[in-house]
Amino acid sequence: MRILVLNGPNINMLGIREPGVYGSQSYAELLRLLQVWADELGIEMEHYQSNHEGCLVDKIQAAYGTFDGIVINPAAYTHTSIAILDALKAVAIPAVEVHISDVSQREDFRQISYAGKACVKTIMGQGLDGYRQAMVFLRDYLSK
Ligand code: CA2
Repeated sequence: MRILVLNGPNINMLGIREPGVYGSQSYAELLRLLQVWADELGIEMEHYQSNHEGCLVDKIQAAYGTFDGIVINPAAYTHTSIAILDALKAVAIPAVEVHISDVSQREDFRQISYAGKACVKTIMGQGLDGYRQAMVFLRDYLSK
């Protein structure tokens, strides 16, 4: 089972500021944890982070025929990007949306998720463990 983990803008800055919102673990630590969890779950995992919307769209398109599932935290593009929504719909790869913080309890402008409309599940407010939960969900979902 091949899973692509996608992260959007500023996720590479994790741990540097706003520890009260996003925790104190760094992006490097997230990458280490992703590999530990993937190994435990028997998942072949690749990850990619970009600050550029089109690069994320390119990566989603390139996943077509190559990956069985996508875990995506589109970060701020969650709330703005119809291009990412359309790309997820175009490839029709089962995708799980992850947010480190509980966006439902935050500002009004974070209350819309375009990408989420193309996802089979959303996990939010679980910190970095949300990525593990997303991989577990996809493993079970894809095994059915
Ligand atoms: O909670 C999440 O995972 C978010 O996707 C994170 C995004 C935010 O725009 C979404 O509304 C919710 C922000 C990414 C990280 O931004 C940082 C800001 C300051 C310090 C470090 C990272």
